[in-house]
Amino acid sequence: MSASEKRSGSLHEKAGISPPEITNVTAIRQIKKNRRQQPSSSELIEGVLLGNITALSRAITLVESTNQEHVAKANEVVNGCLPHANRSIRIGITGVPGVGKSTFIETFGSYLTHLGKKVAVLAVDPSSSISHGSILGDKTRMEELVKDENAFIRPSASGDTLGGVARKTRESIILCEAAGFDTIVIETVGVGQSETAVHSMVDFFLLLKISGAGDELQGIKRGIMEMADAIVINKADGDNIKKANQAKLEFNRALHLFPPKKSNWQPKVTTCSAVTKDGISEIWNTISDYTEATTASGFFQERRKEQNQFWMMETINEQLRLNFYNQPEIIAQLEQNKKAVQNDEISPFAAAQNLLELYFRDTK
Ligand SMILES: Nc1nc2c(ncn2[C@@H]2O[C@H](COP(=O)(O)OP(=O)(O)OP(=O)(O)O)[C@@H](O)[C@H]2O)c(=O)[nH]1
Ligand SMILES: [Mg+2]
Repeated sequence: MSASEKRSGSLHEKAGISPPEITNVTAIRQIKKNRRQQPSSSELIEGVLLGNITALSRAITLVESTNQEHVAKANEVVNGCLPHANRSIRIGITGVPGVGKSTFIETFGSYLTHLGKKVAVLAVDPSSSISHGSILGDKTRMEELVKDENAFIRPSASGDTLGGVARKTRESIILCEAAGFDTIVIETVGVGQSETAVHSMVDFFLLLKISGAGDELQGIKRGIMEMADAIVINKADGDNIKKANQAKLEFNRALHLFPPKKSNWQPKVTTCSAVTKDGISEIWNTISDYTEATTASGFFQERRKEQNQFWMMETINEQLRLNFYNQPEIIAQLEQNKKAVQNDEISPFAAAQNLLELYFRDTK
């Protein structure tokens, strides 16, 4: 390796170019001197509680980091914020690509900030490690909300597994609440398991739809219908109004066939237009009715407690799983065991048993 290839620090970044020693040393000293000190966890907590957006963003970045030092610090910050969280409504929004989620959140979010609410928008999108977050690309579609000082928009934690992204979002919710945001909107794309994950971290789950070619229920997953506290048919404007109203009837009929929810809440179907803003205030009224009814029955707090337990168990499961698959012995043995199982050389159960024994032998 030539001297120029030995990259010892961030200032030796360009392979093949060796910076003059003197300039370099001076530059390093200067940069180190100017480098802003990372705030301590108590400084971050203090900043978040004061509603300081820079502190909030930094705290979320910490929560999203996989660096072990950061993980410990993030835990301190989240724990410090926890007693000040919880005073909020957490709303999950899902719908297939193109249904109008971003446009809806822009309109709905702005409506809420005009009511005096403080709105934080987060996203769960495990595919965002490739596309760098659906919300980020979307900031153009949320022009008004982005500039709104009572709104905070954070793109999805780019990420590893759905479990990882979901955990980070959960903790970000706590930080946003501690910073004074009373309405938390969690967006997710209507594909895969991310809806279930979002459903288990929100109080109210809203399914966004558009009217189709007549058979509205086709292709809609039963599980999603069951999770929904409201189905909102978007783009009910112009020529679409009639079709949207028909879709509303059809969804209403279908929902009545479902067994009652544990919350005793009868899901509502409404229409709206994120463009003309028609129907937006009704959606907020529905959510307020829901909060009132479930708070009175005790369901609201009970559900949050259950969700807390659920996420504890999820985190344990996730960590155990990662730990297992990251063991060098398991990595070395997994593929050949898969092949052996495929070729009927060993039963799936016996192969799993062998790998687990290997794992427990090494971790004991
Ligand atoms: N006419 C009409 N168009 C709408 C409405 N809401 C959204 N749109 C349009 O529908 C298109 C998709 O809207 P988005 O808000 O990007 O949809 P999305 O669900 O966020 O899409 P993804 O981010 O790809 O999942 C855009 O061209 C919007 O202008 C509405 O209420 N009425
Ligand atoms: Mg979008």
